[in-house]
Amino acid sequence: MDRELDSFKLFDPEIYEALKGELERQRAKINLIASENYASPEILRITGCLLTNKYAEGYPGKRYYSGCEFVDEVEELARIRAMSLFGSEHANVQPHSGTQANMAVYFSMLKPGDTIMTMDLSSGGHLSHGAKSNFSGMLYKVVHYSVNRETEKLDYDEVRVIAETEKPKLIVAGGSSYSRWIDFEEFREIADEVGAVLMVDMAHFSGLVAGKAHPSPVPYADVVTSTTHKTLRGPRGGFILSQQRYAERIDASVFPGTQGGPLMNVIAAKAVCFKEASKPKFRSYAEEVVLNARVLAEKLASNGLRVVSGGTDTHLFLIDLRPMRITGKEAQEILDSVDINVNMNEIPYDPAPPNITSGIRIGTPAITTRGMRPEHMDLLGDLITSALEKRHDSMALARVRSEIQEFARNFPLYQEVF
Ligand code: DSN
Repeated sequence: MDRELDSFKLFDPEIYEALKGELERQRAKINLIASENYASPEILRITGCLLTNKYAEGYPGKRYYSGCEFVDEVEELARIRAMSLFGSEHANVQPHSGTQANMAVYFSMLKPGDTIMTMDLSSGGHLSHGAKSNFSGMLYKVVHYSVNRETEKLDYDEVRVIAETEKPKLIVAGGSSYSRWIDFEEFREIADEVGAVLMVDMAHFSGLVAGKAHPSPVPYADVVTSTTHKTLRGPRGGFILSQQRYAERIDASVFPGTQGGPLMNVIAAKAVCFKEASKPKFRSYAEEVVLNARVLAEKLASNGLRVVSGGTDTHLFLIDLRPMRITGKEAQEILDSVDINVNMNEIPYDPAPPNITSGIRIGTPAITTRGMRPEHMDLLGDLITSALEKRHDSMALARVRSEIQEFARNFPLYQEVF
């Protein structure tokens, strides 16, 4: 065990035990949760650095505290790197999360009661895109577009009709479980036709955009929000890119509008993340994430599982479990029992409640970071299929689990750190 963790053993044994357990869990399990990844050792280190000590409300050069000269440099570096990586005119790197980024954008563009138009949750949207239980659903009038029932892909004619009828003030494209490329140019046209602001939430696929394995929304959207910890593989956090004409109101909406002091240690880690994502190596990573997802989806489909929309263009896809007569919740638990982590997920037009669901979401960002390649997807696909098909056979599940454990050992994690 690493020296850093060992020192925890002495001064906080309870936290030490939990950290040790989590390290072992991350090493032992195959992580197919589409929104998770393994940050680099450098990012882990910077996230825990001394910048956590500094209060810096405001923005570089305009802070409400003295002593901000070095954190100013850090935030400027993060902003400039984000703008250069994504080719945007303005960046705000202070949002603590993707939802905070979305909240700040809504507050900068809308008044309570205004209409927003977003993809519904079961089609692949996100809670912060107007779910009733979320602030966004409480404050705004929300209209949804959905995927087409047959193709399970977006139907832009339908999106256009809803926009023309409802005249939303802001349209959101993007989400957390839609596996296909989104036509940002088409969304731009629709937004222009009805005079709406276009916001793209690229929280899930921003790493693919950075690695040029996915079209960029930046040339088309008024504003783009994202997280830094999913495909982008940085620290847990959010950021906002926008056209310059929105810069002032977005900045004011983040601070003082919706947040207090920025997490300067995390902003430093975001700067490192943007630097890492600008390297040629990251481009190969992004390409491989998409390839792994495609090959794994094809493998599962060839084993008889139903892949929603017939495939994927991104880092994730959904499996409709209804033909197997199993719920998403059960599948999540069965796979966890054989050391594979996925999350239960609604499928389009899901008849099951969100805490049960008829599907699972499978993503490849984490396993690709761990070194798994398309040639490993065959075995992984077979083990997933076996676990689900032989779920009532405890001997078979034990065999799958031991194969997964052996497989995982071939892909060491944080060997050099811990
Ligand atoms: N929880 C994230 C995801 O899993 O997609 C979205 O916020």
